[in-house]
Amino acid sequence: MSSSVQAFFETAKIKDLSHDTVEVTAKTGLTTDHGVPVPDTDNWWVEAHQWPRLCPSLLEDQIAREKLHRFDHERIPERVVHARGTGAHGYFRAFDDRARKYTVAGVLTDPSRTTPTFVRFSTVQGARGSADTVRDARGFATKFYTEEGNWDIVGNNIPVFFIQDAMKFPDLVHAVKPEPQNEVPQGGAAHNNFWDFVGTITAEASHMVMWAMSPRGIPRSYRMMQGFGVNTFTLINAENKRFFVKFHWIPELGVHSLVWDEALKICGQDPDFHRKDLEEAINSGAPPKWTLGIQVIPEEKEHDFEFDILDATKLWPEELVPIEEIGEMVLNRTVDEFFPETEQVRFARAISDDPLLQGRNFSYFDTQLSRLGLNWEQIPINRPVCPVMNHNRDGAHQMRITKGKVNYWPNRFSAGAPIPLDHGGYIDFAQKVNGIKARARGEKFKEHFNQAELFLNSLNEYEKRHVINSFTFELSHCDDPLVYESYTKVLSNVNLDLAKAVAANVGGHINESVTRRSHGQKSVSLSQSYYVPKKPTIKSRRIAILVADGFNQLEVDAIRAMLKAGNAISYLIGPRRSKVYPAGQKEGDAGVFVDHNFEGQRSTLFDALLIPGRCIHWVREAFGHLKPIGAIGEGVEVVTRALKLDVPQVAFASPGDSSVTVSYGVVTTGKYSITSAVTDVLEIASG
Ligand code: HDD
Repeated sequence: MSSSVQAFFETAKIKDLSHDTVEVTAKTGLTTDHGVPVPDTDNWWVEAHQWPRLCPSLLEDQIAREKLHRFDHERIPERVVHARGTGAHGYFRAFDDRARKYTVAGVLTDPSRTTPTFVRFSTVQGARGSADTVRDARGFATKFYTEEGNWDIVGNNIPVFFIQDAMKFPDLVHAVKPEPQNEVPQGGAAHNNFWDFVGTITAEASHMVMWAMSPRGIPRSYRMMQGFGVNTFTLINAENKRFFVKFHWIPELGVHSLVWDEALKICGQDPDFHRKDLEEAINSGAPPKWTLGIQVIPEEKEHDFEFDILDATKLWPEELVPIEEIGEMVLNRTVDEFFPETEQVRFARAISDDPLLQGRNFSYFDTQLSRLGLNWEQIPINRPVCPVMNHNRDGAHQMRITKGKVNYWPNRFSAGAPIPLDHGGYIDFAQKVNGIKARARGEKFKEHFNQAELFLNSLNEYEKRHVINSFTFELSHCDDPLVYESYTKVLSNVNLDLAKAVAANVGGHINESVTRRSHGQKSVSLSQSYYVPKKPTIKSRRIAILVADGFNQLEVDAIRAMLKAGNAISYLIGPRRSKVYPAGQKEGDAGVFVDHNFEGQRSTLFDALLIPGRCIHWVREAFGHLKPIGAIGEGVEVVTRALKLDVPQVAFASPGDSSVTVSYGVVTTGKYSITSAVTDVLEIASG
């Protein structure tokens, strides 16, 4: 990157990384890895006396061999899960010191600090090159480079997890990843092994499966999804009092999803859709922003709930434990180079009583050995911005040279440094541990369906329809009757109507004799429609303006200026990616250069359309994907005809979402000025 647009905000981490950043200028000379000038990088040394006949290539060509050797070893193992991802730099600020009642951590309580952050978003199942818009959970991993060392929240966009015990993780991942015999499918979970595993065998997955089958499984953008720490963490205050905590990231732009047909098409049309979306928003001056919220339960109230608060398959309903907003994160800088930053970043876990988290702790350290080797903490993107000093030494790729005569503690200079510190970001908390060593789970961990039902009950109609359709899609891809006939029996425990609807679609069986009684409860904040932007905004939305020869340039320029003022990003799409001639101009005149040809882009890649020209397919497809469509002049007639509306003139049509009654905003171009028509469209777009 290194664009001046992003240089305005330099965190301590960006400054730290600048020591390892090189820039190529027009005068930069080519050298070997040892810095020796290279005169020719195209021709291998050959034995030349029989020239021009083909001659042997000489092994002694150190320069050619170095070039090939470096290339041969460029790849490292991808992450065993979350291999596909993208990252960005930013910063976090606490609003004030309100969290001090729970924690001594300066990063969360000191509003004068700006803590650099790096976030990596990811899908879970797919390989490094898989598509972005598959149905899956999304990773939301945040590294805080604090003054007391690095602290990470490695979360997802879904607040619960498939399993309760870390020991099940390899089974879960084997089941969801491509099947062993043919490595199919890539990027999604629509196959026998996954639905076999999360069915009767692993009923604890029921809750997370409901989330993954809802619109949350196909977010519109990484910028428009919540993040959840998922596990239960602990905070300790100055009085040494301990609190259990859940972390929440709440996006400024609200929570929005794609529709399924759109997500499927984008997988082929632009597999890098989410990656490019993040980059585009940051570079166009619309850096994404999240509020950090915490739910807190004091230690003495740990057992006051029907569910176990340490069970990662359960959330804490906000009606029982409200969210307190404590700070804000902004991502305002893309990476300079993908591999050294996004690929080499490594995230860690914190310590708590949550059993899944304790198992994770082992894995996150261990996996880096095969991915990054030893001393990965010293890789620039991973190293802290505060001093690091201890007696850990040597190992492959040691970068640090530590002066001194001893590498152990205590030592004959033991009054000297580095000495153990008992203050700062991490505190040892003395805890009484008493019990029988056994392979077991807590009693409350045995209930698996109450919160799955809570989630379903809390969805609005279009989300419920989405859930039926996605179960149908996934189970229809399973060809083993053992799987698709039995999964709907598990669903019967969550909701019999849902199970019947899906069973009818996929040829499943239901379990009529379910004994669990429905509790009928809801929690409003579980529906994504609960999260609309605090202030309606079209910031960073992508708007396609379709033009053809003869379009009205005055209108189009006016609209583009308005969109720009609203921080939206508009693109001109035309019959050819070169000059298109507005009304009054002919071939050879100045014309207007458009951004894309109709074939080069699709309506799926935009949030709204504006049509001063004609293009029936764009209109129908965008309408089918629930997008607002604005039309002016002859475009009005096109929209009317394309959508087969029986109204004479339509300036915009917005179904909003499929549950909302389809409403056709009927406005004549005569009555409406361009400005008010566009304002109407934008209001709908931002709603
Ligand atoms: Fe995990 C990566 C999130 C449970 C083992 N996990 C990884 C990443 C995210 C999560 C976002 C990508 C980090 C990055 O961008 O580098 N994982 C979660 C969440 C979980 C969870 C929210 C449930 C609360 N994970 C989990 C368990 C285990 C792991 C129970 C193992 C016992 N996760 C890993 C891993 C990965 C990983 C194998 C792969 C690459 C890495 O760690 O660094 O160690």
